[in-house]
Amino acid sequence: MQQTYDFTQLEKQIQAFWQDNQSFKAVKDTNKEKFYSLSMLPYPSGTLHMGHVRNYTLGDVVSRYQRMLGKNVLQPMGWDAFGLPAENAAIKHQKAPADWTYSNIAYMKKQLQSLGFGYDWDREVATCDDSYYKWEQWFFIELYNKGLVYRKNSVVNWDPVDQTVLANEQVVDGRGWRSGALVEKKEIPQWFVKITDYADELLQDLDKLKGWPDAVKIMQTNWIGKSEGTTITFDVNGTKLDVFTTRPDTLMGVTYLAIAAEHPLALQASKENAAIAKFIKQCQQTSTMEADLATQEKLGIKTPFYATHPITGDKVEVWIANFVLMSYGTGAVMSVPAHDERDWEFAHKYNISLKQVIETTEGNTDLSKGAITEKGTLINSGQFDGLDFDAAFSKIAEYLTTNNKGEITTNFRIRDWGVSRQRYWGCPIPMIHCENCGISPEKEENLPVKLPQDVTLTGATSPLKVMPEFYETTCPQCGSKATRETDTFDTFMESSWYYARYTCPTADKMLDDEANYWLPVDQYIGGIEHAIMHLLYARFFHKLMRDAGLVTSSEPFTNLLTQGMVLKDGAKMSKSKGNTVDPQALIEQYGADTVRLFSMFAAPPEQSLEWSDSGVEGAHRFLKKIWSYIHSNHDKIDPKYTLSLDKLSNDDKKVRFEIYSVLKQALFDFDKMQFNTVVSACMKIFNSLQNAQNSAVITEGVSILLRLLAPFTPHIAQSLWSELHFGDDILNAGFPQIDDQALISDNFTLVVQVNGKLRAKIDVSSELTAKEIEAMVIADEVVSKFLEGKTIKKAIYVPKKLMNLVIGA
Ligand code: ANZ
Ligand code: ZN
Repeated sequence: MQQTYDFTQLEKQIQAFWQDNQSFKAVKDTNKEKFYSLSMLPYPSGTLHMGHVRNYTLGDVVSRYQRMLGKNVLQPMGWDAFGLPAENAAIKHQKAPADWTYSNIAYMKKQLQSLGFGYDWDREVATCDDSYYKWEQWFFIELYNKGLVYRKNSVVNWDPVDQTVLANEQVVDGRGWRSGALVEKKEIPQWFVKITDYADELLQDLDKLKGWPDAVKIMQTNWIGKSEGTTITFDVNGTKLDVFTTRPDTLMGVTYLAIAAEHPLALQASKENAAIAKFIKQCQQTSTMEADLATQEKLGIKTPFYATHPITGDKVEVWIANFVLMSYGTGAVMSVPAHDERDWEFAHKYNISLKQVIETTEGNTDLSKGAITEKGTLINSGQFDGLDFDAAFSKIAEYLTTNNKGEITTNFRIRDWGVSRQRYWGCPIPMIHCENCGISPEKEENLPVKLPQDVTLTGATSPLKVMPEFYETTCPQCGSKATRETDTFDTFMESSWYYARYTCPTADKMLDDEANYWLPVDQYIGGIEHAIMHLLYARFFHKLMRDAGLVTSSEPFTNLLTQGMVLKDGAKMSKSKGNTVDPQALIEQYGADTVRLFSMFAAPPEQSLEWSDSGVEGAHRFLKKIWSYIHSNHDKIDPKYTLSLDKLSNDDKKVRFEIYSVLKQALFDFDKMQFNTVVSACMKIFNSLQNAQNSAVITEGVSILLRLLAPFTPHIAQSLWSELHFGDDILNAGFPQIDDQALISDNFTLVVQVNGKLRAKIDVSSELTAKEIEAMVIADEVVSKFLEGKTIKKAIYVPKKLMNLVIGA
């Protein structure tokens, strides 16, 4: 065995060993319990950053641990390879996006390999490969044929100088990133996938996801935004005006109606009124993002219309208000300023009257500072007086239903998923426009619709729009000249099903039987920034694939871990902040095992990790100490040694007791993914080992330590494991198990008092006599200080518990 820990040479050698053994090739085996461990696939930006290193180390620790528990583990890796950065880089470096992307992939793959991650590279997927996106196109057509896909006009950012659509990221302070021109809103036809058809199921099934963080489930719940309420019909000069409310109990408190600027009634009002027309125009120029609507000043204008209250028959004013969204509910609201904050603010500003109809238990009647928004008992509501919220909800809904003036409705905040992007570097949308036949999908035998790779990007415009060799085609229906769609898919489309494709990456269909062997993913790991979009779209796709008969499960990811950020000096590590640490330099300086160990030890997985150079050095020192301990005790370590308990000294028994106590906690923590405490358990075990004398105890301790470390620092663990002849491959060694015998302690803790005062607690062997214990206590370093210059008058001993020394001058 070498004297020094030569990590560079060692890690190369162990990686070659895994390669030769095909150690991570995942093969379907129905006799074994499967475990699918997945980390979110990276965007191939060029180089790995520390966030990747942390994410992928977590995934690898899980995979190796499960493997050592005897499971059949699949851990794949791939590339989320389409997207805007490739286009920007292409313009900057005069390199085609495909070349740029594939060379980044090659480099980053090397980096991942140098970290020793146990991936089955035979299952590698790059989403920009036509062998991958062919099936995405195929599936989109399936959805189209099922009526789950449709085309509708939708607003985009339009750069009037570059004459192109911009992505949100390309709009900087309202201007085009290249031209500097003021960006305009423009409506163009785009494709949508009907996620709203699955809104209820996506919400309900969150309850099944016991292995997901609550925070993520709450975010998805809010995003889906289910509201149960009533649609109520008001009459405006003989035409119906519907409003949606979640508080029908406040119906008798309505003092005006508010409609969105895009509401048909508003447009009608604008025709005869210049002030209204001007106000509507002004609303269209401001943001309609919900978050902005909540904070921006409430503005409105009165229309000449009056609405008739469905119960009282009273006339109420109709206002146009900037806080009413056309895209939610009916685009119109019944305003109850006494019980709704926004309505109160608006009424206050425009001097509209208030009417209190709810009384709370506190008996609050003060409406001068704001609305009373709590639910309570109805007052000033005629026949409904005295009812509580639930009773009022059903009685009022019943009244409205029987009088044909409303009904119970459920609304969702979530909108259908717009998947068209006016970008080049994405998956072509496989649709064809024909003058005679309209739109039809490309024929299955013509798939994939390949994205041309040999392009030069000059400006922001997609090259597809000026490539007749791409867009000129024939109509699948009538065979006449037709044009292809030149938009590409939102890249969330690719990341919505890659986890399934890994199970059968070369199948000549979207998914084959292997999908149902491996799916669902047992452990998914990635960043919290994907809590909503990616995770919701993937859940949606899984249900779509289920309903297409491609998978049998209903949810894709059984357990989810969202890892914390990597910080430096309290700030997120990022290129833009210039505070990054290059993983490559660290690997060269300390080795992959050190980098892995530090990133697992420095913080619990879900919390942010503060970067520390001394922490990295500490991790490295620990590995060096293990190496030199084993080197200098090499002759005492031999798996052939057998332990004979009756021959062990008390010290050695104590070492075993400590090691197994720590191991017990570590196994518990491993299952909870508290990896940082498992690493400190390794450190404790190593410390205990220093006190072992018996070779069999040392051997046992080293074997436990190496196996516990193997998921974290697989290279050094494998190297020492085979060097010490424990076995060929530590991956097949099984995980250490608890020896209950070792956890029975022959020692007890003796409380030592001097003149009745607690002075020390001493670990004592039960085999000692009272006299021997007294001698040991008197000699104890701490106790002896209290005895200096005094005489011991008496020693009172309570067996196995306490010794009190009575002293005098
Ligand atoms: C009367 C009322 C009285 C309301 C009250 C609330 C409190 P959620 O829970 O988010 O579904 N609303 C309805 N459509 C709207 C739209 N298009 N733009 C802006 N606001 C709209 O919220 C439903 C409530 O939001 C509805 O209930 C309505 O105001 C408002 F004491 O109606 B409520
Ligand atoms: Zn045609």
